[in-house]
Amino acid sequence: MGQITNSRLTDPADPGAMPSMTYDILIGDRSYSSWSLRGWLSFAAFDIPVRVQATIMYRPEFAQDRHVFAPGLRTVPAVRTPGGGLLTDTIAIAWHLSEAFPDRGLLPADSVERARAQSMIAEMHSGFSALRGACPMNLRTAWEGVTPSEAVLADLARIETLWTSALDRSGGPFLFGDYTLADAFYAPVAMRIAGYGLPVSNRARGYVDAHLDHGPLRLWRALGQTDGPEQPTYEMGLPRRAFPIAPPDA
Ligand SMILES: N[C@@H](CCC(=O)N[C@@H](CS)C(=O)NCC(=O)O)C(=O)O
Repeated sequence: MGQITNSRLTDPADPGAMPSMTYDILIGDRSYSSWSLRGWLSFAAFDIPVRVQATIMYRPEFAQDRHVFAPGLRTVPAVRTPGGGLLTDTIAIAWHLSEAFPDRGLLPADSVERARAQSMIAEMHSGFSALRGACPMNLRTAWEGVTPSEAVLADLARIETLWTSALDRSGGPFLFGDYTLADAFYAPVAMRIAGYGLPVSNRARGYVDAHLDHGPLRLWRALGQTDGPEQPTYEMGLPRRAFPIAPPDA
């Protein structure tokens, strides 16, 4: 587990500020910011220490917090590296960490499998817009009565194909056997399937359950419950149910 703190934001221009000897990540609401979850898992799932600074989206201070973390920063997550670099996108965070920590298993060791994992990560990063738009990640509640559109079903079918082919080759429980960055990138998809009750095969459902049982994800979700009140923009207007937890044998 990565070192997790909730230090207050400090102004990097403050002459009294100490230079950071570790990574710093700025995240948005843990319950809602799927990109923040991916960025954070890229550290926490591989025991890479990171200092966490949390902001809340859709509030006036969101812009200020981003500016204090890194002037001109547009989105979260973002990472300041110990060497003074700035990573402003989850793909950049993933590639940086896989190069900086080659022995932590962030990507499969086998070059063919590594290429598959990199492709799956890139496809997640640039695709599945129907699913992402219709079913925003929400770890506070689950919903009843969601009717997925054709476009969402098409995204789910592609995700099934990718997951099943990786799981068939590796034997699971994660896409490439042990947890890799590919799993970090698909964790928010697994949370959408769980939270919106989206139709998937038993094989895919088993993979979703592996995420629900993943220690770092469970910690992230628990911390998110105390991030503040629910964000009204994520209200679906549907009956609610409790967010699912992993079954005992997951
Ligand atoms: N491509 C970016 C996407 C980051 C992103 O869109 N983050 C959202 C929060 S989940 C955000 O900061 N939205 C604020 C905005 O767009 O103003 C990445 O991979 O990091």
